[in-house]
Amino acid sequence: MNTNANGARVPAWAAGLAGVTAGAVALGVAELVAGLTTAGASPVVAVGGAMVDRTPAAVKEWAIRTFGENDKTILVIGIVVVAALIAAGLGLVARWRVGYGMAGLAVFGVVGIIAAVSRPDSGPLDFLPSMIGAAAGAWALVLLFRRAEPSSRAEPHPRAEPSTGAEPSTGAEPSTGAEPHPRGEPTIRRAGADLHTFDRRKLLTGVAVGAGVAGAGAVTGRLLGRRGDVTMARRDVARMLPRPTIAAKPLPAGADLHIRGLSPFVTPNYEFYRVDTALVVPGVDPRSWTLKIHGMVDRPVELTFADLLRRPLVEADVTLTCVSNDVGGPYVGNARWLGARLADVLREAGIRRGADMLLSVSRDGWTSGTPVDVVMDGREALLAVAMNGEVLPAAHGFPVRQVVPGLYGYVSATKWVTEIKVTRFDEDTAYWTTRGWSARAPIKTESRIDVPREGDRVPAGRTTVAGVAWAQHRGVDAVEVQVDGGEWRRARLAEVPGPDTWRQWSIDWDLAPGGHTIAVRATDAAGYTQTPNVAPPAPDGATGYHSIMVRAG
Ligand SMILES: Nc1nc2c(c(=O)[nH]1)N[C@H]1C(S)=C(S)[C@@H](COP(=O)(O)O)O[C@H]1N2
Ligand SMILES: [Mo]
Repeated sequence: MNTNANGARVPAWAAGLAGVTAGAVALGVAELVAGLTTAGASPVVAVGGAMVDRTPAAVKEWAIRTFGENDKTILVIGIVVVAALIAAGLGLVARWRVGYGMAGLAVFGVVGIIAAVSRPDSGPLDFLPSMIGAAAGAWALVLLFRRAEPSSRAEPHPRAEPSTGAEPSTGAEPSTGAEPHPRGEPTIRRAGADLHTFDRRKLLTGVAVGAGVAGAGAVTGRLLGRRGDVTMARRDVARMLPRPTIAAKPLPAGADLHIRGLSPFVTPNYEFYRVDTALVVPGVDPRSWTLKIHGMVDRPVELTFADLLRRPLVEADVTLTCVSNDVGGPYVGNARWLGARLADVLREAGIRRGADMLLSVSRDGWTSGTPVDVVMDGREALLAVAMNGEVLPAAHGFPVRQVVPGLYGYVSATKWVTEIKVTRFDEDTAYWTTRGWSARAPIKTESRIDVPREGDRVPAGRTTVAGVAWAQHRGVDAVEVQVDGGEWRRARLAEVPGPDTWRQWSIDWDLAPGGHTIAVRATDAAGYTQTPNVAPPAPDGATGYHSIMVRAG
């Protein structure tokens, strides 16, 4: 191995470039290995996932709020940029001794391995991508440095002339037959001159090859990883999905006021908000999917997907809400779900006395704790297989997710659900509750103005103010609107199919020319009027009135 005792012959930029290339080779090869073994264990995904799980809740909150649905892309880009900077640093270190750079790559391999095997959904081969990737990167680093200083590989090299410098003479005579390079041109070395020269062209061709290997590895790995793609599986399920045993009544004609800019009553699947901790959407094959129900039950059950589809399937209109939704925020959506009744399945398993929590587990290890009494009280808590007449989209939990009206998503709406442990709140905790969020989290009564939007200019005179309000499983009874701190006026309410969905509202208001503040508040069917007290989302949901400023005229 080259030990570059004189250091710094390769210019810094070239060393950095070699480092970045070696790092890219490491990640590209790791992606390839990940694709060949199990999708999802690539170092970037594993490290990203570990970061997601270890990020303080407040930072995650901030990320969701700042980057919205792009938060994961930003995280992945961030990891790749940081990895590139570190790799460039390792290249510089390798200028001293290639072994140091290799050691650095090995450390990153170990970090990747730890992140991969500590994933809750890790498989037995998940250490492979990082290990082989790091080895490939180290090898690439050595090769690149050899190319950059071609003569260094010939060391120890016969000296054509006895050295007169500080270096001890080997005393060898030129070109005896025993030499490693009998036909090589003898290296003529002047006293004190450096044997090694920097070969820019050889380095750059090496970098190009390395970049090619990295790119090909990453692309091939990703393509192979598509085995986790559920497009075909969803198509198959679409063909076998039975009709609802208990169909929902058609939506009342007056459920949607069809006001421009107002959220439609039914949120289309492609517009439905998505919140989860999964960097890569878990690809769950319905043919091998099962749901295990165990813990404090008389008869543990394991349902296959076919078992689930044989059960009576119920349709229900339910609005989901995320606890992280700020007042006026976008993390709320309404859909018509189709699924088996969770309460019936649990009744068959036989819930033991004393159990008060359902700890549901996702394929990717995420967990949620749902109160037993809520699920058993007669509301349409579902193991859902379809959303708005379509097979559950992969990002929304294919093949099966929970939907429980009235509870924030983190305590109820487990996507890619594979297991339900019947247990007790004082014995088990779920993903977000270990991070400071409340164990029990009923959805708070809230309302939002959709039109006009914050900062809009509207014509002076009559303008339509409209939005949505929700208080799932209690139902919205009244919505009031206030302009510039004046009297509250009742808005007109749209019809609703039941208490589990949001409710559209609208009111026409004469606005004098100038700036105005418009606020809204809802009252639920339990008689509770939304509090004006402003609270952040943590630990159990934001409160306060949504208000906007507009200019009329
Ligand atoms: N497996 C899994 N399920 C999950 C989550 C998650 O991170 N992982 N997030 C929950 C949260 S916080 C919410 S608000 C809802 C959002 O469901 P949606 O993405 O289908 O809108 O899913 C819930 N189910
Ligand atoms: Mo959420």
